[in-house]
Amino acid sequence: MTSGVEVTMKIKALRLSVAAPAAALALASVGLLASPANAAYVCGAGQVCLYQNAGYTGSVYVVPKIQLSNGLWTACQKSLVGKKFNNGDALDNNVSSVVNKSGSVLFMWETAPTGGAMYGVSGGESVSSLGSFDNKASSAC
Ligand SMILES: [Ca+2]
Repeated sequence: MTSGVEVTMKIKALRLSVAAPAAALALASVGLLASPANAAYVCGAGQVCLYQNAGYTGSVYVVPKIQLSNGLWTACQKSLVGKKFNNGDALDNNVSSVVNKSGSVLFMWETAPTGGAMYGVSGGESVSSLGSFDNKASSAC
């Protein structure tokens, strides 16, 4: 027959084993958030965001919207040359991840405006690592 004390101890042990992973997750979250200055930009609804580093980290550049001849608006920067991330670092040949929250595909070209290798990111798609296109984009439209 199990005594009341033993049952209590077993329940406490069970609670600890359940609580431990949650505590580890909480600590991991704190580590990921870091300081506000280093916090990654969260790409807003409808925006197209180019990130300096893989995994949507580092500084960001939000592609401006231009109006097309048919009246529709689209995120487009035909040349990233001379443009900068929010932290002042050069944008050209430095994009490493992309979040496309617009409704249309984003085409990035190796040479502005439409030369060399091309990398497309569909509307609603995010690419955390651009692979062989890493640090190559010179236009995004
Ligand atoms: Ca980069």
